[in-house]
Amino acid sequence: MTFLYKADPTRGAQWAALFAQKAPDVPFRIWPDVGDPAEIRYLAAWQPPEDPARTLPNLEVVFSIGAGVDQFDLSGVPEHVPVVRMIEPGIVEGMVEYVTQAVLTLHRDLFVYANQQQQQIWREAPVRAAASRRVGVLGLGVLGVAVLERLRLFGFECAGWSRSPRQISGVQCYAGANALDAFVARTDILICLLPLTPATRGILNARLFANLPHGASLIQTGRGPHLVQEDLLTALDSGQVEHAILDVTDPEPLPAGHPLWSHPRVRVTPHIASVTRPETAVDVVLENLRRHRAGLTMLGQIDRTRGY
Ligand code: NDP
Ligand code: OXD
Repeated sequence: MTFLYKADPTRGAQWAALFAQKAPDVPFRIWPDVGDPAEIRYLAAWQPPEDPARTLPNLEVVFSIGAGVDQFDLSGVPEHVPVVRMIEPGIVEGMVEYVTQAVLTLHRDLFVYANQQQQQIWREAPVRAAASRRVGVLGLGVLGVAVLERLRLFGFECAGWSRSPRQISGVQCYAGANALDAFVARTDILICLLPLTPATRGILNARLFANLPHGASLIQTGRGPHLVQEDLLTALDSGQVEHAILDVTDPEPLPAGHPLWSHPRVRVTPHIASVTRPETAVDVVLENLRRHRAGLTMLGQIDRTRGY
């Protein structure tokens, strides 16, 4: 019942140390040191190896080391093997920090001041109350809800959009494709925290930008292919979208010379909004191993038909 880790080897070494301490009975290996492939029962990966059904014939569970699973080619994972995404406190904390700093950067005009500083201009912009700023989150999952709970504390007017109806205290909830336009039309700062699926690919497009209030801003922390980058550039150039903070792009890395790198009203970070923290992730994975052995549903087990 060996556990195989296939992702960044430095973090893999941290996982190995934590497994040795907390679950010494579970043999732990780091890719490509697979040992006997027939002994691998559990795989934690950013991307599984090609054709896992053949290369790891006794695989029982596939864990994503990220919150999303869109990077997986699920066609190679047999239907009877559950796929589990990462839900762990470290990812949530990281995302709450990132989105909060991005919202406050926009709310307190730090783009404007960075530009003024370059020109040595000392000029105050009017300070707006948080209550007058409408923040909206696409995706009311583990991360979207945690982000909204923190932003509410600042007094922002908060809303969110999901596939199925939700009720969240202090958050105006919209559900389903028919409610998207109304949600977008009331949103000054739009945050994308959706999973990437066929239904959400390209959702941040010219049509959506045209529905935003003029001068709205975008925080993109979902997946690169949610955004039609050319449409964003057009919307920025017309002023329809004022600022964009992008943590994910398509492709990644963003190619040298891409116009988003040098756009004065865009900030780009290299997909670091949130990362799995070994200390907290290993506890969740070990709890899931216990659940799996007890025949229980695991925390974060995805619905393959839904794609997330
Ligand atoms: P969850 O699965 O918990 O939540 C997903 C949310 O999106 C749910 O509310 C779901 O609706 C909603 N949703 C999915 N499809 C649609 C649709 N077609 N229409 C409307 N709403 C939809 O995911 P998490 O909150 O844990 O993570 C969200 C995403 O954040 C990840 O998939 C990944 O893409 C991104 N991420 C990015 C990171 C980064 O560093 N940039 C780090 C971690 C995650 P419903 O509630 O009805 O199911
Ligand atoms: C994730 C990510 O999905 O790092 O966890 O993007």
